[in-house]
Amino acid sequence: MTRIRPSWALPLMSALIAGSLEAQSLIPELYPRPQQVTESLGWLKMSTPLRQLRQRLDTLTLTQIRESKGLYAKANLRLGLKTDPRLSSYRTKVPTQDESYYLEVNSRGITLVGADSVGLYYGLQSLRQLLASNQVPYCKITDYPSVGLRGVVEGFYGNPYSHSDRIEQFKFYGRTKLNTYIYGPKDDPYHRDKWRELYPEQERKRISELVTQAHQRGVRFVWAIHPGLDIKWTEEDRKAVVRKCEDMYRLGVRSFAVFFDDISADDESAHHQAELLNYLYEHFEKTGMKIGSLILCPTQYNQAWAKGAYLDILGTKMNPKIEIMWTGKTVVTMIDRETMEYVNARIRRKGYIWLNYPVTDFAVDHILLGPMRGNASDIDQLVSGFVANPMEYAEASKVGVFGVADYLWNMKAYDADRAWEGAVKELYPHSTEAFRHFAQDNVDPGANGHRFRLQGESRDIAPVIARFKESLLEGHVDRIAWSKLQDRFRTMAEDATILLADKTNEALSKELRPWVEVYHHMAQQGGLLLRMQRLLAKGKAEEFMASYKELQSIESKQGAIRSRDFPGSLNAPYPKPADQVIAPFLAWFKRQLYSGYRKTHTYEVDKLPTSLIEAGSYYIRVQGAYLTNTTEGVQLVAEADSINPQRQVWSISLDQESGNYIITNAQDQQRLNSSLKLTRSADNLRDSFVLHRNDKGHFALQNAKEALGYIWGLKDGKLQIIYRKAVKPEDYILELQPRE
Ligand code: LOG
Repeated sequence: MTRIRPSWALPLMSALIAGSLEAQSLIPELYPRPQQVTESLGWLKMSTPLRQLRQRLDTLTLTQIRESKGLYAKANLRLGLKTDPRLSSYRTKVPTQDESYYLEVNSRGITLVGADSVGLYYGLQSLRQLLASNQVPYCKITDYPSVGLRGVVEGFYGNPYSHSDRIEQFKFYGRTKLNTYIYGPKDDPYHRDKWRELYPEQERKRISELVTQAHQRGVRFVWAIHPGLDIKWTEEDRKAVVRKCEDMYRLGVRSFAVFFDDISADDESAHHQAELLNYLYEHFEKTGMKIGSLILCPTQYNQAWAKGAYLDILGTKMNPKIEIMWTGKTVVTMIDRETMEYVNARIRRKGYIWLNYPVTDFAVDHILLGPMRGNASDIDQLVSGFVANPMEYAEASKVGVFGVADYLWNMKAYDADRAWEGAVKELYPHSTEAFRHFAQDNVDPGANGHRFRLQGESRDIAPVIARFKESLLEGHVDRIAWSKLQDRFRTMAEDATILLADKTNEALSKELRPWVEVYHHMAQQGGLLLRMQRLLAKGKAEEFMASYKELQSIESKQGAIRSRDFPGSLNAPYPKPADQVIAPFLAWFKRQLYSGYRKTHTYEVDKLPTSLIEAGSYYIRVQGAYLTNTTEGVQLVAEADSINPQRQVWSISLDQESGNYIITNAQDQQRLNSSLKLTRSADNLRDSFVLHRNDKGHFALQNAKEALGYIWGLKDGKLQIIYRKAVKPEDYILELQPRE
C-alpha cells in the first residue's frame, strides 16, 4: 500500500490515534521540510553499517561524499548524480531545479540521486535525519528549494563573529540547506572604515580558510565591501574597490557585494553607485574572473526610506545581472508580498532580501530565540535571494536561522512553530525542554527605535499573571494563580540549572550563560516575591523585611551580570531576558508589595526603595525657564506667569501599572505625550516617561515604551526630543521644583 500526500500533512499523519487501521507514520519531522514525501509500508532495520553511515553523515563535507564508497556499499546505499548512466532510470524523478534530489528507501535499500553535487549533499542531510531512529521508513522524497539563494548576511554592528564561529556556521548551513553566506560585519575595519586597505597576511589566511570551509558545505562565500563612508567617485577609488576584490578573488572568493547602507544618498548617488557596480561587473568579465554573483545593498534599502528617483535609476542604469538588496517596508520588519511588488517594479529585477532578523544590534540587551514568524508564504517567485542578518551571538542565532532555512526551502509549507521545535532540539538535544522554556521567554526585542516588536513571549504564563494581578488589585489573592506562578518560577530556576550544566555545545552555552544566569536570578526573585506577598498578608513585617534583604542581594548579583564582557568587546549589555511578560510583572509586583507595606507597616520602612520623586505638583524648569502650556503648544518661557500660573504647573505621578511617570498640566488637565504635545487621549503606556536623576538632583526625561530611544534635550534654546540609545550626562537638563 502506498500513500501519497503533500509534506504538510506530516504532523497530521504522525498524530493518527493509536488503534487506527492505518499505521502511524514512521517518518520523523525533516528539516527543512521536503517538498514531497511519499511513505510506503515497511522499513529497513537499523544495522551496523547504517549506524556508521549515520555517524558519517553527521559531519559530512562535500568532498567526503566521494570518499565513503565502501561504507555506502555495506549500507546498501546507491548514490550519484542524475547524469550517472547507472542511475538513468531515476533521471526523470529528479526535479530540474539546482540543488534538488530524489531519495528512495525500499526493501532493496536506499537510492539517492542528486541534480548536482550540492543536491546530493542535501539528499544526504535528509537521509541523516531518516536514519535517526532504529527503523528507516520506506519512502520516496522529491525535493528542491523554493528560493535559489538562501542564507545569512553577517551584516550587523557589534562584535564580528570569530573565525571558529564562522566555521561552525558553515557546518550548520550545510545541515539546514542554506547555500549563501555574505561577509559584511560593520565593525571589521577592512570591510568598512579601511576598505581601501588589503587585509594583513594573517587575516588573508583566515579568509581563504573560510572560503574553503564554506565551499565544503555547499555554501557560496560572498565578500562585501562598504566604501560609502568616504568614497570619492574617482578613477582612483574605483580602482581601489577593484584591487580589494581582486585580492579577495585570489583567496578563493567568487561572489561579491558592495554595501551602501547607512550613509546618505540622493538621485545623483544612484548614478554613481550604478556606475561603480557596472564597472566592477565589466572588469570581472573583461579579465576573465569567474563570478557567482555581484550584489548591491543600496542606500534606500527599504520602502520607508525610498524617495526621489533613486531606485528607478538603479533599476534602469545598473546591469540587470547585478542583484539589489531590500529589507522590506522598513529597516527591521518581516517581508510581505506588497513590498516585493513595489520594489521589483522600481528596480526592474527581483529584489534580494536582507532580513533584519534575528539581529539585535538595535536592542543589544535582548536575545531573540523565538519562532521566525511573519514572512509572506507567497513571495518565492518574487525574490532573487534571501539572507537573514543574525545576532552577534553566532550560536544562539541558529534558532532564528533554522527557521529562515526551513522557510526558504519550502515556503508554502512553512510552519513557524514546527521549525522552532526543530531548532530547539537541534541545539540542545539533551536539554530540549529546558531550552524550549527559556527560548519561549525570549521572543521580543523590547522597546526599540525601529518599533519592531514580537508578540507571544511567555504565552503560557501571561494569562495567569493577568488573573493574579487582577486579584491583588481587587484586594484578594487568586490561589490557583499564586501556585501556578510558584511552579513557573521553580521550573525557570530548574531550567536555568540544566542549561548551565549542559556541555553538548560549549560555544552556545558560553553565549547564553549571562542570560541564563540573569534568568535564574529572576526566577529566585519571583519565588521570593510570592513569599513576601504571603508575609505581608499575614502582617509579618520582620520576616517581610528579611526577605526583602534577600531580594536585594539577588538584585545586586543580577545587576552585575554583563554579556559579551570580554576585552575589546564593542557591546557589554546588561542582559534583559524574559522582558515582555515576566520582567515587567516582577517590577509591578515589587511596587505593589512596597506600597502595600508602606500603607500598613513602619518597621524598617525606610529601607524600601523610595520613588525618584514624590507625586505632586511641580514647576519644570530648564536653565531657569519654565515649561509652559502656551497657546502655541508646550514651550519654555523665561518668566513666571503671574496671570495664568497654572499653565506652568505640572502634576507628576507614578503609574503603578507601568512604573512610568505621567505628566499632566494643571491648566487644562491635558497630558504630555511622547512628541512633547498635550493630549486628552493619552495612552498610559506610550504617553508616559522614564525619569532619571543625577547626583546633583537634576533630571533627564526619556519617553517610555516604543518611543524609548527619545530623550528630552535642548537645541537652539528649544526643547526637542532627541534620539539616543542611552541617557548621557548632558541630558540632565530638568529641575523639578515643588510648588509650595
Ligand atoms: C544596517 C544593518 C543593521 C540593521 C539592524 C541594513 C541594510 N543595514 O539601519 O547593518 O544590522 O540595520 O540594526 C541597518 O539593514 N541599518
